Amino acid sequence: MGDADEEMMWKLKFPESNATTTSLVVGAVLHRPDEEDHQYHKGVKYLCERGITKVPTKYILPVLERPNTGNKDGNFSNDHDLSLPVIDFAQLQGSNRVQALQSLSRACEEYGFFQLINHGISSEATSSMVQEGRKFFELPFEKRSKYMSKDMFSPARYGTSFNQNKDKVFCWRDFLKLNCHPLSETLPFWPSSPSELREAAVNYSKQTKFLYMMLVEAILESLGLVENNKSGPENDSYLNEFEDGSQIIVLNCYPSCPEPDLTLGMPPHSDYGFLTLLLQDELVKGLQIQHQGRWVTVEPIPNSFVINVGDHLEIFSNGRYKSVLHRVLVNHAKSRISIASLHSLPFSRKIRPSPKLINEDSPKLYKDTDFASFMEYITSCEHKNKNFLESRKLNVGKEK
Ligand SMILES: O=C(O)CCC(=O)C(=O)O
Repeated sequence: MGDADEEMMWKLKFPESNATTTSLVVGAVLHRPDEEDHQYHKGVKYLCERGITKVPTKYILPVLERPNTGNKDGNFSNDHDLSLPVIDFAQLQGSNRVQALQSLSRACEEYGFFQLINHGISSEATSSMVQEGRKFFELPFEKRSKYMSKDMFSPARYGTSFNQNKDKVFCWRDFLKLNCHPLSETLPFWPSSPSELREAAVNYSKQTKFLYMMLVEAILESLGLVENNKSGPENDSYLNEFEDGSQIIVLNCYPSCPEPDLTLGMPPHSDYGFLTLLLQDELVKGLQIQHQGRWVTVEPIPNSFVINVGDHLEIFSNGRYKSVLHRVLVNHAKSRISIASLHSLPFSRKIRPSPKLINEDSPKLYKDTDFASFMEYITSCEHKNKNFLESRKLNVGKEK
């Protein structure tokens, strides 16, 4: 194929790109179209390390799904920053618990999100987790790629996009997922490089698990399901199940992007679990949540966690607490890192609306579900928006 033909081929495949064959050769990126898909599976960092000035077509969203496009209702997301409700963990654990529980409850009902301050996790624990995460993404590709796997249950999984085996358009994100439960079984398979990563991640997983358990107690209490400071068979059995639950730490890396208006770091999604504890990049914002019909950017608060309700908590609370769509914007100048700790009940456990929250006035709104059906769902279709949760909703009055 001559240069002109090759250029024409490139233009057909990458219609919005100004790149020419020459720049391709110089940049040593994506020489042959038949190699493209394989290259993209190596991740965004890999792509950026080879030098690009344009976003390849594989990452370009249809116009209506781009970050600055009006949504279906004609609302635009630009320039809307959101101060999420702030919950002071020290107050939640202190004499102001009753008021703090009311704020927590309102935040979960109205926003599905809140920021948690005074959470008690040391800044050494969070900063070393971020630092080791950064170092992991800086490793040579050959070292990172040892952890690439299609197995969703792998103890450590490095990958790219959102669901790279299904996504038609790729997201501008690489990730490392660390399965933390049971730690004694998964830890030996976590990356041994960078050398401090395991220690930082173990410490971080234990501290976030402890915080999660405190939040679960508060949430159960706010729903009227357990009573504060009372140890009894009912309280204990609830909490034991959560204690034995799943935990996955996801380190997200969003390299700087030459054309951030064409793509997303993560598409609109809700989290499948019970609660997510998210450590945001303090300097580079990017998280947007859907609130009152529009996309709003969450302002990071230093030393805080963003906590969000997942699908399982929406189901468990029979719809009282909301699992809200969120997405991630990428940045032209700076790369961004975030660390999500996703928690839920054990993988084998059925998730169902709490029987205590169902009555004549508040009928059961969701089918029982389990982790296996979620996995089946995401491996069989493109996980878009809240489809999984939608698929669990009952047509009230029509349940068999
Ligand atoms: O990077 C972020 O701020 C959000 C990450 C996220 O939505 C997720 O891990 O599910």
